[in-house]
Amino acid sequence: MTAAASIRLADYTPWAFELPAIALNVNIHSDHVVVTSRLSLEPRRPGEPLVLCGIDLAIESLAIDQTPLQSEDYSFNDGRLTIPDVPGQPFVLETCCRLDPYSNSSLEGLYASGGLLSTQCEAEGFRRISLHPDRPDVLSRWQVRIEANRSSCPVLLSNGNAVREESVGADRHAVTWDDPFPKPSYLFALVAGDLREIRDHYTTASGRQVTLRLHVEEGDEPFTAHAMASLKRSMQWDESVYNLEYDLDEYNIVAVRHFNMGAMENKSLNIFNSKLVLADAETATDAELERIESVIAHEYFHNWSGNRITCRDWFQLSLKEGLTVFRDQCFTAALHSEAVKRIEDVAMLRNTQFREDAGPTAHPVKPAEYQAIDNFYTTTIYEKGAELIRMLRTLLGPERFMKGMEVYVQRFDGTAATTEDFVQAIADGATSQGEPLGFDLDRFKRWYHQAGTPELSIDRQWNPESGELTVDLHQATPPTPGQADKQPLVLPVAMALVGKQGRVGEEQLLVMEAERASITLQGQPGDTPPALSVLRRFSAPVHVRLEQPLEECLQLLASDDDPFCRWDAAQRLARQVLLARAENQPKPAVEAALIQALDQRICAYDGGDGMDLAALLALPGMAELEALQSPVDPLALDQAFRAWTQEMGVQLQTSLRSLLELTRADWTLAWPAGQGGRALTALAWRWLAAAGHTTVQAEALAAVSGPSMTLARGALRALLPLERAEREQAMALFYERWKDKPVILDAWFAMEASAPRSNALERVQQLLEHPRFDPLAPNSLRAVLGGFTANVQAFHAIDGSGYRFMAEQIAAVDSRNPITASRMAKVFSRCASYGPERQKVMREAIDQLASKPLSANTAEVVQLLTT
Ligand code: B3K
Ligand code: ZN
Repeated sequence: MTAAASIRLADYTPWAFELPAIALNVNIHSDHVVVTSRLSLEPRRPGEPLVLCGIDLAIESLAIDQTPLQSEDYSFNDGRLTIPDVPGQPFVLETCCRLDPYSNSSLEGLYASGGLLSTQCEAEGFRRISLHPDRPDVLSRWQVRIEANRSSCPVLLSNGNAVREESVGADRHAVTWDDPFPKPSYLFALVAGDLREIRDHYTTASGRQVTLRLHVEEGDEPFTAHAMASLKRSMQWDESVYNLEYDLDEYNIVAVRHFNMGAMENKSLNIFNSKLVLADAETATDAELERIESVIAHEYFHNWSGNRITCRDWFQLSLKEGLTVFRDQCFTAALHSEAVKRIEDVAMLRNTQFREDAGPTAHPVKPAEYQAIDNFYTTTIYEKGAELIRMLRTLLGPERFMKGMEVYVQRFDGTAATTEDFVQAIADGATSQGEPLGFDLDRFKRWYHQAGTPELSIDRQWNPESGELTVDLHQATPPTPGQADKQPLVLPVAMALVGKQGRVGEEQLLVMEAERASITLQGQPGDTPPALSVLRRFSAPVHVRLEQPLEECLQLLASDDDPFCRWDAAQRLARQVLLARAENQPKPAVEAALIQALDQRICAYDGGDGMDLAALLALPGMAELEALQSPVDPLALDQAFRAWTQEMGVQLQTSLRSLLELTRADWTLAWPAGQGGRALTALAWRWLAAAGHTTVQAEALAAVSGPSMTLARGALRALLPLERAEREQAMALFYERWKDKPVILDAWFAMEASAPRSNALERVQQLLEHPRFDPLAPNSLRAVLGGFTANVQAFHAIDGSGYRFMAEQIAAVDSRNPITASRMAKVFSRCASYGPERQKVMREAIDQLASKPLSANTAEVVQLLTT
């Protein structure tokens, strides 16, 4: 294993040339593709050599101002073309290269997926298509001509507007696309193949008629209405909230089966993983429908936050990703429920980003260096990045924040910007009416550079005579790899007091800027202190360290007016219960109190929108509990989850049974209506099935053949932990019903791989050989291998068999698809938190992986795991 050299933020220099225009000609043949490009170059620093990137390209010819270059005029090795002598004035470089997309399994650059050719260029895929600087700060106007056989590739798409269509001989044709907006190469896209089109229209606020086109494989047309409706909602929302309109006459979305991630925001030609396009209530769960809506929105919102204003270099990735996640979170909150969305996002942050921050791959929102940029498309860049923007909005208030957004767009439209540019623009907009900012901007910027999750420790004293609660806060961020010393950050801490009748007095926003802070909250004089509702709406992405007695948690759970804090109180109790059970020291008093509180909530449910209740009842994630246990014992935690689920099913059976009756009315309502009821049904099934209720097991089995995918999957989730005939029957029914729909069958693969059984490893090996398993589809790989890592008892078997198996699989995937493999390698990132016996076997698996020939991507992750 050899690691690649690091790229450093401190080394940034603008490119030595400008590249105002590119004309590309892509000639598609049945076994290869020829790409010629004309790059209009203008030296910025005359005398410097021209260096371009190119990977897996066979150069056929190069010419400068029509004079062919000879082999001694340039060198081409290690992915770099260097031409030492180039003109000092503007000139045109013409390049012609041959490439083979048909055997490109990395799914980067141009590649074949089924009969379709499509591209993925972010971050550095364009260099696999044509010789180019391939850096985000080089913006050009693109014209792209695509030529191919008419029969195999009737559809030829690229960015911008189609400006010409030609017939070329008997069976060939060509389409030329022109994109009037200068863009970097990572936003280039091309699609060629036989696709069916679904067309719709949108008229923008200023009257532009936009043609919306979705392109899918034949037979998938009936499953596109949800994606199309989501796109229109996104366009409308960005106009009404940010005053940002779409800027071209067409917007295309293509669904592709083989795709490394969710979707890609290429200018006017979004390419999507087909699982994020094809969906209706029968084929997708409510959660998947919401996710599709939010990803469609995310990619659409990138048209401004990412495309019109792009990133100067890849260290600025969170400039577009953090901001766009923040925007899509607000969109979903506005369309559905602000409280539920916040709860979902915090649960996800705690279980993924906090976990990343606590392990060997921890890094700042703005890293200072990297080896493989693809490894930095992380939850820290995305979700923590979004939290930083949310904090700015909390600190400034929504109106001043929006003024800042206006300044940002106006100042940087058409350019490649930095996160400092963004923060400064927000500050300038917020202070434009002369008001002071209200916090130290430089301190706030530390959030971008400092990795790790801050710990906010809280102490308080109650004065019964004056009714004042003095709250003392202390912040500290634990060391992360390469960053031993941490500085205090700006933390917006929203607080209130909660008595029996609800909130006492107004909410306070404490802006904490130093290591320590203190605040006095006014309550009612008396002997019993009110409960402290802290970090309301999760006002900062931190761990709170606060001793809260059972009574106080129950009070918050019962009377806090902030739904996030009510949920958080229930979570805190559930964490206590699960941890204590995992340590074999159950806490009967906490268990009884939590059960009683949940029972009251369930009984109070009147059949309204049940999403709040479903969120309140949900158990904390495994990763959150791992963060609180030392050493981590995954098997004991898994046992605790199972035993507690069963216990809740037993204790709450009466109210859960009534809940089932009450929610039945929601089963057939069309999403988003009825989703709360369906979520509650699934939850009641799971708990009651775990408690051995056979009628519930039978009801769940019936749902697998029913019209709602949400209920079918809810039913399977309830049956999956049970090693019973009903489970096998349900899984077989699901398989038979959906075996011809790969997107849905992936869910079957994932469930099958995660089902507890004595021969789970053997079963997973069979799944990898299954005739319908597609080893080239990242979705299938993630389903089976990701499903296996969720199979706690099998993956964490103490003989190390699960770890060794994963190491082997990751190395095998790496030889075909480094991006997917390096993500998977992070399954070993908790290693240091286990006990010695487990650490030893996991280390052996990591070493086994490290001994294989690895891609630069996977080598970088493995190197972090081993240092
Ligand atoms: N910008 C893309 C992600 C690209 C990942 C490259 N390895 C999708 C998104 O965040 O919208
Ligand atoms: Zn994005």
